Amino acid sequence: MATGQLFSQTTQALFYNYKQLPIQRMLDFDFLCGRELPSVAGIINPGAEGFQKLFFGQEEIAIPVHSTVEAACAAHPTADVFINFASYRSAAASSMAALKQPTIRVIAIIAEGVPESDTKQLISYARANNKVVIGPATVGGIQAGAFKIGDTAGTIDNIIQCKLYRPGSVGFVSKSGGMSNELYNTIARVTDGIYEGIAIGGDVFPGSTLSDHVLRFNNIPQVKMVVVLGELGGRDEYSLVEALKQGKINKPVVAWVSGTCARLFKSEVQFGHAGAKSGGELDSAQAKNQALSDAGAVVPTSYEAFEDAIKETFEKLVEEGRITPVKEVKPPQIPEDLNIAIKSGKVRAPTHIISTISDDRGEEPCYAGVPMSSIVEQGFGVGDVISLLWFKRSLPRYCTQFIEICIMLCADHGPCVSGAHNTIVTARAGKDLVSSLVSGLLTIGPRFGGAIDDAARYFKDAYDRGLSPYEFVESMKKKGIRVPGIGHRIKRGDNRDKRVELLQLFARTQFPSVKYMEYAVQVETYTLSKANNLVLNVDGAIGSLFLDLLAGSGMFSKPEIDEIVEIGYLNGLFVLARTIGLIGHTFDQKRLKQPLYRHPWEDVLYTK
Ligand code: Q5B
Repeated sequence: MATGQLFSQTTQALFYNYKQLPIQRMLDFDFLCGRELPSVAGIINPGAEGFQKLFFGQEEIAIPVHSTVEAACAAHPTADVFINFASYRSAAASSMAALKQPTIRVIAIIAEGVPESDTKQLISYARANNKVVIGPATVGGIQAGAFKIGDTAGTIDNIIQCKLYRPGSVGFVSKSGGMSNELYNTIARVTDGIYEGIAIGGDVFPGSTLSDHVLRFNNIPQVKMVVVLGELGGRDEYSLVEALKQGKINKPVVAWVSGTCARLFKSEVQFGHAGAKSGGELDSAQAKNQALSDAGAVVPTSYEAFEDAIKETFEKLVEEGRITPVKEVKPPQIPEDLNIAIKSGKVRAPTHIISTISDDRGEEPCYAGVPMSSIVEQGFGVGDVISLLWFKRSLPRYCTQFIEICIMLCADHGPCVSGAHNTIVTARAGKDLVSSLVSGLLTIGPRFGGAIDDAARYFKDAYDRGLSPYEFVESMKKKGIRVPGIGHRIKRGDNRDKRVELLQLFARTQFPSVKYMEYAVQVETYTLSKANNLVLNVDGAIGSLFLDLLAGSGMFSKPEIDEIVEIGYLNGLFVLARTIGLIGHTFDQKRLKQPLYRHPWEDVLYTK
């Protein structure tokens, strides 16, 4: 490996396998360090493409997502660090794919349990191609004030406490990621802080070794002293011993090999890491500590004395004028995530939507407070569901039955009416269900199906004001308004609309009062005296009868009735009902494989 710096303030990484938290932590670290460029250039999420939104300080940024390593490297040729969060199953293959990319220089493999044979192949390829592998089984590393790999150094609070937002003078390398957090803290307390810290990972075959990094630190002018935390098992520390003996390291090295307690056990002990097991004498922490000490490293007598040894070494360098401790800077405040701040009760935020009809947050969804299970258990029908979701109350059975009858009777009226015609033409143009449906629904309006609300408004107003049918119809005529709910294209005085008769029959037998409907019938008697097509149509029947339902059921106050009529709930009945038929027409055309519709020339009057 050798040479020096691995990272800088402009280093950018590609992040393999989308993990929101470690990426966000990298970006938060960037902000803390005053980086102008996010340290994550792109994300590789096999099989997915697009963008992932994350915070860079207070701003949201969109980080490109690529489906392959190759595509990501091609899109971000200056991103030379590959942070691999793949599982142990796919870590080796994806790491090799990254190593083979000419743009990738450093690769960190986080997964534990990568097969040793795979790791050996990665190491051999990396060495042959002058690339650096950190890990496997590592948390990564950090260059203070510049660049951080994934979860290294933990939370932002910890990073601030360890002063990792600005460079210090200490190069630190350890096997353990967990212990590196501990040491970042110790080093921040007794020195001017970390310049760079690397956790090489606890596997038997790490991609880069303790000595690799110490030799590298030796070439970085800003690193004035080196702290090493090794552990029992393996012989890695002896390469460091050799380097020290050969005079390859001219900066003070403070080292400790943990695991001295292993001798207290009678048999061989496997500590947390795969590589940390007490084997032969040379693998023991005692032997390694002794060898390091003999080679010139500062080795304390115990882990407890490690902090003092680091402190004394640092202070000596300061006294000798070899270190000018860095000036303290105040890091910027990282904006807290809204969700976390709300949870902790620190802030409150206004909601953007208000909803009163349903709630899906509990164990089961509720319609107007009624749980789904009750709706099913109590044998509720569509009328009950409409009562709950539209009127926010359970209506008496005769009311919900009336609603259901309206839905059934208005579900369809053949293929020739405006809505069905549009739907058929649209379906035959090859459009999908929703397009065909909405093209039909869009015809519902004041002339076709959507006259229920106006019928209710005008009949109510005329009746409540005590207008005779004659006064009402003639006043409408004077204003040039057709009476909503009156008139039909094919129904006549001698060919009544069966739907109207059925609705009237039901209401006359079930409703406590049908005063509005009777008024509408009187209006019809008058309009029929003018022309045979001016029958009470299905819109007029529903409009007037719903007024009777609202007024007679005792379930609505007067202001509530006025509001329902004013807002216009009742066209919703026709829209809902006709949706059933229009869907049917769409399926019918598709089933019949009907070709594109073209209106015949003969049916058009071409004129100038
Ligand atoms: N005249 C429905 O008209 C229609 C008059 C009127 C006073 C009136 C018309 C109208 C009000 C809106 C309404 C719902 C456009 C209808 C429905 C669903 C459907 C449909 C289906 C289904 C029909 C002839 C003469 C003229 C007019 C006068 C007409 N209506 N006067 N008040 N309401 N009604 N819509 O047949 O002197 O000759 O100039 O707008 O309630 O949509 O099945 O098809 O389920 O799908 O085209 O049932 O009544 O009559 O326009 O030739 O007029 O009668 O002023 O007088 P028509 P027009 P004049 S249910």
